[in-house]
Formats: sequence, structure tokens, C-alpha cells
Amino acid sequence: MAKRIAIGVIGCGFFAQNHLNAWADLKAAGADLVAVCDTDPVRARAAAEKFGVPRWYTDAETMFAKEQLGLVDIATQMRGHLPLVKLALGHGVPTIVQKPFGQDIGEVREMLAASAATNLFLAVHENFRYQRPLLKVAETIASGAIGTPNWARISFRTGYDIYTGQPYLAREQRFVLIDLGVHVLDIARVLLGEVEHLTAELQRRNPIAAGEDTATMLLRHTSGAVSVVECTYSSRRLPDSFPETLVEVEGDRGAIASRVGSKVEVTSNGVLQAFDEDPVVHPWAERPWHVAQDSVLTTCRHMLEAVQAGRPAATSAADNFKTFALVEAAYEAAGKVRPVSG
Ligand code: NAD
Ligand code: 89V
Repeated sequence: MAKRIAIGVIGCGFFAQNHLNAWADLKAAGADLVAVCDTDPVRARAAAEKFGVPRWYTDAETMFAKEQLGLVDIATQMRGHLPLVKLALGHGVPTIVQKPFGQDIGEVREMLAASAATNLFLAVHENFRYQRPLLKVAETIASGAIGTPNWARISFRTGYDIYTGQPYLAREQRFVLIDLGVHVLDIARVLLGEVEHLTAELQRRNPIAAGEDTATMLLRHTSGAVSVVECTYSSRRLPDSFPETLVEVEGDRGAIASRVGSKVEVTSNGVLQAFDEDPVVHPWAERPWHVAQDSVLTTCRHMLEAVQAGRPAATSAADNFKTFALVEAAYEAAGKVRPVSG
């Protein structure tokens, strides 16, 4: 019998619908959605009614005071992450927070310290590493099939209109690196390990964006491997691979690549094999988001199992701190280059 975990969700906006669907799907696995909270009462009530959640709140403090939560899932925008994480940990509640972990490394350090001081579970809902093609890539590398990885390209290039669903992104002064770079840099760590140094070039190619909408980074990993990590919301390429992250990894005995449409091609010792790693299209999914939505359910399942077992999540606060540090390093490195002397 799975250990029951009473779950509260804070933030019932655009992306939280996927968290709410995932927790509802995980009821048999022990997830009990008992409360939702949004400062917008219309959104809070709508979420409670749609997902059959018994109680809804417009104030997180009141929810923590009235509920006996075993886990809280914070799905607000990043400016709410630090105060809500500190509030949750202060109430002794194990906590998940959406990416980006915080607005800057200082906020991330504060949340990491709060988790250490309370010895409570704190994890970041970083779901790109749980997309099925990327799980296959990571598993294949771990099997040794391509030998020791020594080069990679990790690419998220789209022209998909993300501004309709997430209008605030166009207003962020620090935009693509903290919103999307945090995902692809996490993949770089998963596939090639920690990073020794990096450089970055940033571009603002779409005039509607206040911040950079394109980032191209060059990483040297502590293993000696080199990776090109790139992301843009301003691609005009077709087919548009949104929301897939396309990777190519080369090793000393082969290579592996993920292609548009969740295909994975593995070359091992001179033999090429192709795999279809299609995500599950859940009844509540909506193309093309279905790729991300499947990874949300996989992420939530991993978080639930970690809390039930009393162990840290793979994307724990301490782990995601290392990814977030790469985001800050990229902002710091951008433009710090030696001009070509003619
Ligand atoms: P949103 O603005 O649509 O929803 C956030 C909700 O939080 C709003 O309804 C707002 O009223 C509520 N809120 C804000 N502060 C609150 C507080 N103190 N207490 C209670 N409710 C509060 O935002 P969104 O687009 O859903 O993004 C939410 C987070 O999800 C962001 O951090 C974003 O980066 C992340 N996101 C992740 C993915 C992914 O995992 N692949 C995709 C999209 C967005
Ligand atoms: O994942 C995110 O945070 C979204 C994206 C459009 C990349 O899915 O912004």
C-alpha cells in the first residue's frame, strides 16, 4: 500500500494545470491533492472544481496553517519562489518549486540554506531530463554503448509562440538563459557531467523581447568533454521541434542523437540502431506540449517516490544549484571575449 502524501499546489496558472493533472493521475500511487492556492480566487476555485480538490485558498500562509501537508508544489513565477519556499520550509513542509529555482544565485543560496537548516526535502521541478528521448540518451550513455562521451551539442531551437501562454517572458530583462538555458544546461550536466568553464554569446533577435532570446554557449566539462549548448525562441527553421531538446553526443566508441519526433539513433561499435521514444499522450495533453506534459508526470512521480522513501530528488536543491550556477556563469561570461586583432 503506497504511503499517502497530502499535497498542496500553490499557483494555479498556465503551467500548473499540468502539475494538477499529474498529481491527479498519481492518486493511486499515493498522491492526495487536498488543497490549492492562488492569489487569484477565480483561478484557485477553478482548479479546485476541475480537479475535485476539497479546499482552496488565496493566501499560502492560511493554507499552511489549516492544512497538514506532506508536500507542497510551488508553481508560481520565479519572483514568488523565494518567499514561498521559505514559508513552506518554515511550516515544516517538504517542498517542490518550479524552475527557474530563483531570480538569481543569491535567492537560490537562501533557499538552499533554508532547506539545510530545516533538513527538509527541497527539489526543483526540472522536467526536461525526464523527456523520454533524453531518458533513452542518458540510459544509453550510462550503458557504455558509445564509450566515454567527449563531445556534444544540446539544442533547443524554436519559433513557437511561447508569449501567448507566458506573456511575462517578453518583459524579462534576463530572459532566455534563465527561462530556457536552465533546462538545456541541466541536460548538459546530466549527459556530460559537471562543467569547468564556459563562454556565452547572447542575442536579442526578436524586438518584442526585452531581454536576450537566443543564447549560444561553449562548455568544457571536468571530464575534458566539450559541449555546444544553445537555445532560442527566435528560430524560423521547419520542422519546429518545440518542445523537444535535440542532442548529439559523441564518444570514443560511438554516438547517439535525438531527432525531431522523439527519434533516437545510436551508433555503437559501427552499428547504427534507431528507436522511437514517443512520449505518452495523456488524455489531458495538448500537442505540441504533450512531450513536456508527459515529462511533468514522470517528474512528479519521481518526486512522490522520493518523498515517500525519504530520499532526495535527483533534481534536489543542491543539484539544481549547480545548474543555476551555469546560468549565472553564462550571464557573466557573455561578451567577455578577446577581440580579434586585425
Ligand atoms: P502563471 O503566471 O500563468 O501562473 C502563476 C500563478 O501563480 C498565477 O495564477 C498567480 O496568480 C499565482 N501566484 C503568484 N504568486 C502567488 C502567491 N504568492 N500565492 C499564490 N499564488 C500565486 O505562470 P506560468 O506560466 O504557469 O509559470 C509558472 C512557473 O512554471 C514559472 O516558474 C515558469 O518558468 C514555469 N514553467 C515551467 C515549464 C516547464 O517545466 N517545462 C513550462 C512553462 C512554465
Ligand atoms: O519550460 C519552460 O519553462 C517553458 C517552455 C516554453 C520552454 O516550455 O518556458
